Amino acid sequence: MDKKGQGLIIAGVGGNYEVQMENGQVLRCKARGVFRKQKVTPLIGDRVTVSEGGFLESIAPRKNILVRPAAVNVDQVLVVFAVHNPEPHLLLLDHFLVEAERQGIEAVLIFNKADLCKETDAERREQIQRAYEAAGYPVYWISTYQMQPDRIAALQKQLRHKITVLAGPSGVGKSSLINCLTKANQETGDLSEKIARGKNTTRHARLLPLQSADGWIADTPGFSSFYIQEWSSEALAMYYPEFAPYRQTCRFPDCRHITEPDCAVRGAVTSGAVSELRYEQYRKLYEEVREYEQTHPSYKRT
Ligand SMILES: Nc1nc2c(ncn2[C@@H]2O[C@H](COP(=O)(O)OP(=O)(O)OP(=O)(O)O)[C@@H](O)[C@H]2O)c(=O)[nH]1
Ligand SMILES: [Mg+2]
Ligand SMILES: [Zn+2]
Repeated sequence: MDKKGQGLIIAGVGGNYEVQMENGQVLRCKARGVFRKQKVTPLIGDRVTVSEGGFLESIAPRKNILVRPAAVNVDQVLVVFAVHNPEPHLLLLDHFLVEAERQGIEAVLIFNKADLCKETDAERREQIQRAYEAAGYPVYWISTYQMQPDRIAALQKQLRHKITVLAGPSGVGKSSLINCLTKANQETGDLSEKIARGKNTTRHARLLPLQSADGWIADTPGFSSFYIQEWSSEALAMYYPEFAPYRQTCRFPDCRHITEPDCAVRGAVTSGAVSELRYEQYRKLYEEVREYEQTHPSYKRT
């Protein structure tokens, strides 16, 4: 059997890779030592050449590299949170969005478990919807327990021709969503089981083909901490897209939009043009990054 050819890494655990070849076959491959020497780890999303012996020969240049989840050539991230159980953690949500902006990856927000919505949630839900849509992110409220065909179609359209990764904490329903969008049967688990056996049901990232659209979606383990060491407090405001029209008109060109006088961004928050919810998160993240910078002065950041 001639194994040589081009393919896409769809899974990789412990040096063993699964490569979806252009001819439709899935090959099990190993990496050559040369990658280890070059300190390159092949990752899901890599476009690779495979030798006849089933070795990864070369990796095509990458468009981007995501650390968490570990994937490359990512076009889009679906940031998934639950309406309740677990409660949404908006600061963590902004962590994901800032990282997506920094990497130039489109982001879409999914609030799952809409079936758990209470009447008293309506106002909060509207506030969140307005804040994130104004920042340019599509927002979907779904329940994987009640996926209407038009919802599935809208999401499929959002995913077409792209490599999409799911990001979000454990237990929000990422694998349940994957099972609605692909033919896969990813294991899901409820929170009490997770606590009993360690929190993650999904343990390794895997790219899965979409059911009715040309594209790939990666189920990933949930995670709730994010590495901010590569962020700079100076650049952070650039990753809040809705600040862009105001940033240029602050009195000080190096304004951080925290306490400076004549800050146009804070002016926009006061006038209601920029969401207070988002601005508050900006402030909190800014403080987190500042603190890291002060305790690690020599670290390289962007
Ligand atoms: N009420 C409700 N529960 C849901 C919904 N979708 C998923 N769940 C439940 O939430 C729990 C977690 O779902 P998973 O799909 O395993 O969550 P996950 O995000 O993949 O979790 P990890 O793999 O641990 O990161 C399961 O018990 C699901 O049945 C929903 O729309 N409504
Ligand atoms: Mg999962
Ligand atoms: Zn300012």
